[in-house]
Amino acid sequence: MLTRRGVVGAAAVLAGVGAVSGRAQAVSLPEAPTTKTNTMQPPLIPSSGPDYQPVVTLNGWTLPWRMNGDWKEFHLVAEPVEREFAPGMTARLWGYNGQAPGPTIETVEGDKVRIFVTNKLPEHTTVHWHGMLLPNGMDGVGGLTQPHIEPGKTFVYEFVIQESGTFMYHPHSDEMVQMAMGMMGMFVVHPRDPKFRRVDRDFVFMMSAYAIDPGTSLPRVSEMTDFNMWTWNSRVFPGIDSLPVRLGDRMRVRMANLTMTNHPIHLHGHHFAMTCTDGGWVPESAQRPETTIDVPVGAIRAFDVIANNPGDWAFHCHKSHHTMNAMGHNTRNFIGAKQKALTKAIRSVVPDYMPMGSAGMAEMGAMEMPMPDNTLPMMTGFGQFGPIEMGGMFTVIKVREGLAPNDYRDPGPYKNPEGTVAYEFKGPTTEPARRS
Ligand SMILES: [Cu+2]
Repeated sequence: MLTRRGVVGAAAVLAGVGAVSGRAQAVSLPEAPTTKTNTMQPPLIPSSGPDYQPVVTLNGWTLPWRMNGDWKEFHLVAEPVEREFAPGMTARLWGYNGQAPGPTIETVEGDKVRIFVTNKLPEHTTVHWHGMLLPNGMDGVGGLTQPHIEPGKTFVYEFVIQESGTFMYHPHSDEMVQMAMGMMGMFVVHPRDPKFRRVDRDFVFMMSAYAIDPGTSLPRVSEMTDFNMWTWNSRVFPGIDSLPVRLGDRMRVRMANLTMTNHPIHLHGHHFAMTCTDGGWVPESAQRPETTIDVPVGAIRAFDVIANNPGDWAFHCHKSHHTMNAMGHNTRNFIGAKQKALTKAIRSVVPDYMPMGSAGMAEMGAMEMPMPDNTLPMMTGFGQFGPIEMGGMFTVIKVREGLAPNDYRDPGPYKNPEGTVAYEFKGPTTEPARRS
């Protein structure tokens, strides 16, 4: 028999469910902003609600939203897109709202969010909100927690954001193909307390890898290990934005990995601490000094650092093959080999034949060789002192005095103070004395 108390309790629970699902209000689709731009867009400064320092996405952008009552409404559109990896190479991918990866979604702890997902792909999809604590039916696993979203259909996800931190979104529907095609994006939740773990500059990017044969533009989606494009936000050096920081700023970088291998990400000139994962904030007592953070597959790592050392600091994956662009992996080691006689013989039948690598491969960094259409040199990019000989997952953190807050324009090369650059010894050189 229901007691009066029991009846009241049940009614309150029902009212609560109604308020959270809010289905009656989900009647009109919000606008789905779209962009083809591939340079870092200015941060979306919050104009209402709690104050926070918005993130910037390397070569990307944040998805605008609308308020509908107390619901924050977003509209993601899954669709085929074109993405330039760096000047000279464009890939045909799948993404969201005009770009791959999709726009970064930013919310605040406690927000009620409603995310409309429209499918303009040729096959079904879903969106999984990786790392977020939410009702099972909002988890986006096709077949398990919801029907797949068929082409042309729009689904609605509704949940209350329970925790601040760094998360991501990606399909859980033909997942191998859809992630290999570039479908993913960051989901950042700011703390409700504007002072909690606050930083002055907050950068985010996704790591993805592609196997795109030179001269083609579509990823080989069944490739498991032999990728030739290691990307940050589907860009490769020298196409990746630099990270400008004001000297003395507290800076955060949040990095998500949806490739098929781990990436040890290394920063020069500074010591930092890992402060956040996709499982939440790392307590201060558990932080330790690092210069490299390994980002496992299917995970997010964020570090905080005081940018107290002015200069142009390399920031890159420490797997040296991941800071290269398209290359064959069957190249033999010719270091020390005398190729002269062989070259002469080959040139008698192939006049343009060029021997490579008898002294290493550095010569490739400066060379402009004829290349197949739509690919990128293995090592490339120039700095103020010459070829940088990098590609892939490499960029530069530029620590400078006097940058304005929220100014993310590239400040150009660092002017090293006189007497602080490695220099050539011009005195007499002799053979070093060797122990006999
Ligand atoms: Cu790597």
